[in-house]
Amino acid sequence: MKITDAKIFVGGPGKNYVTLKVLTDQGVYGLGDATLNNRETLPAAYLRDYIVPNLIGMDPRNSEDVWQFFYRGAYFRRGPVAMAAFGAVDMALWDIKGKLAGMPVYQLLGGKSREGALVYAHATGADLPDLMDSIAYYVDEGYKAVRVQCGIPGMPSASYAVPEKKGDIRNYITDYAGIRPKVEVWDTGKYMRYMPDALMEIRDHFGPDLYILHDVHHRLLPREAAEFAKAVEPAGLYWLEDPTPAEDQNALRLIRQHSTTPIAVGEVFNSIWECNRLIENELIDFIRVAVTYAGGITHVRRIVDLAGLHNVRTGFHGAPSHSPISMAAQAHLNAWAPNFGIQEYLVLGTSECNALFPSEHRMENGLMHVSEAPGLGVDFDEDEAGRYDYTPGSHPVVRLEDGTMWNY
Ligand code: GCO
Ligand code: MG
Repeated sequence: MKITDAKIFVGGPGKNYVTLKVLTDQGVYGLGDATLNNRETLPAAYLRDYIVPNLIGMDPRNSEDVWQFFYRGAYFRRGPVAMAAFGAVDMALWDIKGKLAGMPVYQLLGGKSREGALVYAHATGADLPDLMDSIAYYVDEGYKAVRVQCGIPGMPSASYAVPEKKGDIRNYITDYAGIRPKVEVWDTGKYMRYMPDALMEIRDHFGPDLYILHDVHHRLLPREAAEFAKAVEPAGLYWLEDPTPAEDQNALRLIRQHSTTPIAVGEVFNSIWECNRLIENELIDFIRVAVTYAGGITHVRRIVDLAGLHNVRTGFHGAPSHSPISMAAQAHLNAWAPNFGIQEYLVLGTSECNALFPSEHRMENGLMHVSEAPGLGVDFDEDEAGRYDYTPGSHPVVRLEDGTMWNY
């Protein structure tokens, strides 16, 4: 069996999804997602210029060897661009393998460990009353877990995942049109003085059963993060996410020494080599890698197994920038992983997105139910894809009030 061609599409409703379609001499095809948010043309170019010409002629059934070829075969390995590009190839080959076997991918991983996978939604508000309304909306929709992000009184500008205007409790944006980013202005002191009490009010209002998550989005220094993690303990968070930037892994030790708040990191990691020490030293509670830019199912499965040895659970990244293809790949891992924790979930649902990526994965009562269709269980409508083009976008950048660059 041979790969005969692979096509790359960039575009989608409101997002530049990078979709890879791998074609074979037996008519079976596989789909993968190489979306790297706001840098979408780069994995697309890596696929077009390097991977696809090498992929043609390979046996798609040897997904491990194909993975090793692109990983070891690249002298300058890893990094988000390359890992997203062959993550997409890997997803497509698992899709093909499942279709050949007539089985959903989770069966090839070891079958189901649970009926449905717990997911969390994103609640947001320009201020705390708005955030309460937003949380109530998701609780009414059946979500058992909600990430909460709140405007901070006196903060010079709206910060990560918080809308600029009151009343906008669902459709905040974290990306901006055009290649030149918007600037957010950040004040750590105001955040640290306000947020712990706000989280406690949310806990008091919604009671003990709601799983409450909060994303610091890399904004704190290590000592501040340790103080913050300790201060939010009474709110009983499900997790505190990315309290510090990921480069300084010693920071996680400092946080651990001062607090029992569960810590989740890893959405920007591209390989096991960025999290193996954090996992082995048990400095984190949840690993947030994504099948997209952490090298597909083949590589993420290795991370999940390592994490399982150390009681670290999964909490895969699922921002709106992931296409339904990688969300499906993660749904199969979530169905199988013995150490599954939770899944971030935002992507499926709009009618345009469903038309572009038809699938039978479904959400019910805050749980994601994996599709029983062979392969990944998601299709891609090329006619629909013709409606969309690439539109450049950017994440905001963050500065302190004196102009110092900070972490987005
Ligand atoms: C999350 C993330 C995202 C990122 C985005 C960047 O927890 O979902 O922090 O919102 O900011 O994925 O592209
Ligand atoms: Mg995050």
